[in-house]
Amino acid sequence: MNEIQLEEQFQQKVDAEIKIEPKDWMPDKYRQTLIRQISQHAHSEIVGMLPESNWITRAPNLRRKVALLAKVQDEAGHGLYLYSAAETLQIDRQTLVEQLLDGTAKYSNIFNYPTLTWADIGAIGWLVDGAAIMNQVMLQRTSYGPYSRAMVRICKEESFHQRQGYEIMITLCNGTVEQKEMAQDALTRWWWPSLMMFGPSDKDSVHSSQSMKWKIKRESNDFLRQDFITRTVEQTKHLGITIPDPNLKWNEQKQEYDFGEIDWEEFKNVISGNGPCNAERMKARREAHENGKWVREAAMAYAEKRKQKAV
Ligand code: BYC
Repeated sequence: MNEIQLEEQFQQKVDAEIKIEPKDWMPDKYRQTLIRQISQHAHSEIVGMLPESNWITRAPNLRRKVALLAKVQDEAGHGLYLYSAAETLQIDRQTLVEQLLDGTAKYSNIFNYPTLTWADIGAIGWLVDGAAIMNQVMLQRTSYGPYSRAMVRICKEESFHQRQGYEIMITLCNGTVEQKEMAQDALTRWWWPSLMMFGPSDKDSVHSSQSMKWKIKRESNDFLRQDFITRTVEQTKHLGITIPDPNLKWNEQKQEYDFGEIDWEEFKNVISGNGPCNAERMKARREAHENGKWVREAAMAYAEKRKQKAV
């Protein structure tokens, strides 16, 4: 078969909801798109550990500390499943990590903002994990087999993360005046960056239409953002705090909320390396990578020894 016939056959498989597996033929652009998206996702999980781990030693009690520790460890696990899924696309982990460390690969905008108070841990679980779930539930049905299977467990764990965050927010909002103010301040700071997590609006999204044709993405950025807003507004009402958007208004005709303009300049700045914490995050990752060198070397030496023994 020539390239055109192979592509046609590939698209028929995708349209018939047959998963694409690592050894199947696939267009090179499909492979590259997956490597870009899965590795960006993996890097986000790993960098996402940093703002939260900042609060492990300062969690207000043992129960909160245990839950936060478990959550941060889950993120490490998600990173590992995702790097493994990316590796099935003929790229090795070392290359992926180098792309993160030299700045050629992106990671989610959201992790370039600081965690200033304990309420930020609540807001991250509630909003950031909430937005992540919204995006990731559809990825369980993504066309590439290893990615879709990795997403099943990730989604289950993200659900627990969202609940632990919302529960922190409930506690703070039912606490003292100062605690409620802290919760409000966290919502005010995390709201807009959380909406940006879904990516540029559909008209500006460069990859969406091809990714949706290949069923890598199953819903558009704007659709998911809108769904997230609808659900989150209801949760905010229960907390008794206010979303920082004067234009947020129920639209009876559309049966959804209208909302204000997202600051896309801020988004572009943050994803191109100029957000409030980009330099700090990358410094921490580079140091962790350097400090972990002896572990990688020891693991490789052990693997080599076992291989020799087997021969
Ligand atoms: N941040 O054409 P578009 C998590 C880039 S965190 C940074 O719409 P696409 C977690 C995009 O890469 C969530 N960059 O792209 C939760 C592209 O640039 P390049 C991580 C972004 O790929 C708690 C350009 O903008 N989740 O799980 O079709 C704790 C144009 O965008 C962002 C995932 O990564 C952004 N928010 O759609 C710990 C989910 N948005 O590559 C961890 C998987 C867009 O051409 N990823 N860009 O230079 C996706 O679903 C899709 O990649 C996106 C973007 C919806 C994010």
